[in-house]
Amino acid sequence: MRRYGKHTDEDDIRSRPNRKGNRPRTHIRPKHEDAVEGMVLTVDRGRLTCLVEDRVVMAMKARELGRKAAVVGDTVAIVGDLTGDKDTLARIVRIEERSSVLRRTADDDDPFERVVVANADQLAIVTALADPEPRPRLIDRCLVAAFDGGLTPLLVLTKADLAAPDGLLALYGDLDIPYVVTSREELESGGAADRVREHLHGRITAFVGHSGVGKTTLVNALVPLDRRRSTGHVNAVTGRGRHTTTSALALPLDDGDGWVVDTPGVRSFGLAHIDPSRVINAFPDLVPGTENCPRACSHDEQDCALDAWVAEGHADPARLYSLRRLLATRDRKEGD
Ligand SMILES: Nc1nc2c(ncn2[C@@H]2O[C@H](COP(=O)(O)OP(=O)(O)OP(=O)(O)O)[C@@H](O)[C@H]2O)c(=O)[nH]1
Ligand SMILES: [Mg+2]
Ligand SMILES: [Zn+2]
Repeated sequence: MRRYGKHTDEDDIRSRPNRKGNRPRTHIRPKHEDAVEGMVLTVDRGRLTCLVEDRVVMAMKARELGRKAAVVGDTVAIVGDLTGDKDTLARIVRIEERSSVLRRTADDDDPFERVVVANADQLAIVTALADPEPRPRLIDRCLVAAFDGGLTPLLVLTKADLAAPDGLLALYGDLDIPYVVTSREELESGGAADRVREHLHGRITAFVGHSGVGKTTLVNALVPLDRRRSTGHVNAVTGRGRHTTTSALALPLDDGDGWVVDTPGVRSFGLAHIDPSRVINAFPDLVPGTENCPRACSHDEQDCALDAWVAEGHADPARLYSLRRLLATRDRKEGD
């Protein structure tokens, strides 16, 4: 897991011997040698709350960053007033390379893609078993976004006190995705938090799902008391959540061994930006079967070599079916 607060170290660039003996390579010298590293915890209208060492520092983007936006989870280089004192505002001068990106678009036709969270290791896809009703299509879409963005998925099925998880679990059995089922009772006893926590150690986990499924309720059970956020209600008539959470926020786990990122509920998870050829990487057992595929095969087309390969008995047909279902989710509308 990354550590924060180190001085960004680019000495290796500066001290590289200049073999040709011509002009010093000043042009590659980093502009902000005094910058320190921070982690973006939340973003509110251009103001970024960052963790620098053990201080919470408010910062804004330096003009030189241009249109590039820092998001929750980003590692950034910060200069200026880093005391964290009231009314101070530091400047973010660089966004470090991301190890993962969770992206979504508002819908599949929307060319504007937003990065929801950077550097998360795991995507907790939170679905209520009832109230609101589970919508497998959204789960499939989140899985595709996770596989595309380099995050490991974790299924979290909440509200087991209202409905049984069997049907939904059967749908995902062939995908071999780790899952946790929680209920009101287990939230209250602490059992839910304990079982979810087992999957969170040493990782940054982003929680996503529809409004009202219980993301914030769960995150609250995992973080120290003084960090709790407000939770909402589900409308008894429409069965929808109230979009109680309006911004993503990274919070350290109460045992200090990992981070959780609570995010606002989504209505849909647009996949306009997804590269279907990356989704196959989430199915390592099927990858060898793609050797004879046509170039740039989407693996969801007539000439795909996977059908014949699976028919020869090299892999479980259920796995290919699951892959195809995920690939097809991009072409179908949310409510199908
Ligand atoms: N019965 C039952 N209710 C739950 C459970 N978990 C959460 N809830 C309730 O579901 C409602 C919505 O919970 P939130 O945590 O605000 O949901 P959210 O996913 O954060 O919603 P948004 O912030 O709007 O995206 C609250 O009234 C919770 O008390 C559960 O396991 N069982
Ligand atoms: Mg919430
Ligand atoms: Zn193929």
